[in-house]
Amino acid sequence: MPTLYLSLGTNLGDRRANLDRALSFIAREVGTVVSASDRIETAPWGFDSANSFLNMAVKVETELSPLEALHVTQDIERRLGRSGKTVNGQYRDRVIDIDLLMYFMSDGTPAKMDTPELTLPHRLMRQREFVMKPLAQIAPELLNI
Ligand code: PH2
Ligand code: MG
Ligand code: MG
Repeated sequence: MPTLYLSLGTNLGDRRANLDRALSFIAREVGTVVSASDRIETAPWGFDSANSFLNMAVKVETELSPLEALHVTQDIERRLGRSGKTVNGQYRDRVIDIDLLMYFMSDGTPAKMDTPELTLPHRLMRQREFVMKPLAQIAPELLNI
């Protein structure tokens, strides 16, 4: 079955509860969560905010295509109360952000795509410690890809 790596982040409200709720929606609607990293406290990256983040990474076995997984995770973000998206490249505080990092087909081939809607692997993941640190915890082998 295909494998999908997701990054989760939140810096508003009850951050632990936001992650718990996102994880249960992911398990119900995206696929089986086979690993989950620790939740790490991180400073806002790329914008100024008084609200620090909790970030984590998860590995999911999914029957969904990359675009289906994108649409389902965007819908989960909306249902958890995420309002504004990034505007003009300006990041904003958010209740929940679920980003697709990497997607491996059943045969282990990494999906590569670059469209306005979705880029895989995630374009900025390697520059972001708040993504790579949790990801390395659940998939150290991915650091060499
Ligand atoms: N997400 C961003 C921008 N900056 N900083 C931290 N610490 N954690 C995030 O999840 C995060 C960020 C864009 O999605
Ligand atoms: Mg993001
Ligand atoms: Mg996002």
